[in-house]
Amino acid sequence: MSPAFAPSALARAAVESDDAPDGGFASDMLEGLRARPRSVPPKYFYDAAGSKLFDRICELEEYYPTRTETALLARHAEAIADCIGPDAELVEFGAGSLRKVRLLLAAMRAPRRYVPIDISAEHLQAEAAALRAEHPALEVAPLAADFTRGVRLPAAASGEAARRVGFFPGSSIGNFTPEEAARFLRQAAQLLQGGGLLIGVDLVKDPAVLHRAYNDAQGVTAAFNKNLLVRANRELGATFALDAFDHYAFYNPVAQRIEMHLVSARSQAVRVAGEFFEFEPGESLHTENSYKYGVEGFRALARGAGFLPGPVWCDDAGLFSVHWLAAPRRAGPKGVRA
Ligand code: AVJ
Repeated sequence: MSPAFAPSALARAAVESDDAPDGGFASDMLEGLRARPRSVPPKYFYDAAGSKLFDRICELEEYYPTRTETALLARHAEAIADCIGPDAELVEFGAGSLRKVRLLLAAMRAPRRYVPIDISAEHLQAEAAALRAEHPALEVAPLAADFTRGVRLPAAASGEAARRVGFFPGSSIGNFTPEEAARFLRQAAQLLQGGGLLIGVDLVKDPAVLHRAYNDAQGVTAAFNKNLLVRANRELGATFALDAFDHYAFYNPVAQRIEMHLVSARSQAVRVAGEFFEFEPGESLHTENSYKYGVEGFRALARGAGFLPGPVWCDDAGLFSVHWLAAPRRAGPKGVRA
């Protein structure tokens, strides 16, 4: 096992509960509800139902990131495979349904091993089994883990370490604040030294386009947001009335982020894990940030974290970017914490 990421700032508060059977959901939820303003980390969206709802979001006409990034990966697969190089080990952060990686695997030369990391264990095992059936020669080593808390990679079956390349698509980096993103990138640059990181980043754009993407007509994003309450009711014995909270998502142009909230429609009391919480009418529970970046702004962030930014691929409409970030070798033993 090689040590990799130290816990990010996002997850620091939850570290004590790292080994809790619920992955820290109860303690993070209680802590978030006691705080003002109230907030809960977005990683708790992704139980089995939430992962399915997210897959449905990715199919929505309004939600441009998935199809735009997928088209970029398909169109530039050869150039991307050249950056990745032969005999690489691919580590994916928040692998979800393993759809995008198939485009990379098809173009990569002799991929050694694929390590998909995802917080949704059940979903991950099923998807890994399906991928194995398609790529019998590839070692698929899924890791059911919360990568925001640090990652320990299993030793390679072959013994010797391969050139390691990270894959972080979907603009999931947008869930971190820029400070947390810098910390994540610093730790990734350490883990991936000698290789690199292929990362998808949603671009700053017309707020109307962003607004549509997080307020779809079918209400799938609203259901995804409210799934947090459904999960709390089931797993924490909470008493959230689903029709008494409204999905509210807007673009904050000053912070360059989408904010997603659940807003109390009335005065109400909710019980969560035996504790009572009062909500005033209009009071919000902040459930997600989704930061957007300009191309140069993101390259500067990556450079500051120790990467050498390489090629960037963008669609013609300027909706989405895919960056290759080379991770230079550092002095000292590989994998030592920064
Ligand atoms: C998976 C974090 C990239 O921020 O767009 C989609 C999650 N939230 N619709 C995003 C999400 C609402 C998504 N990320």
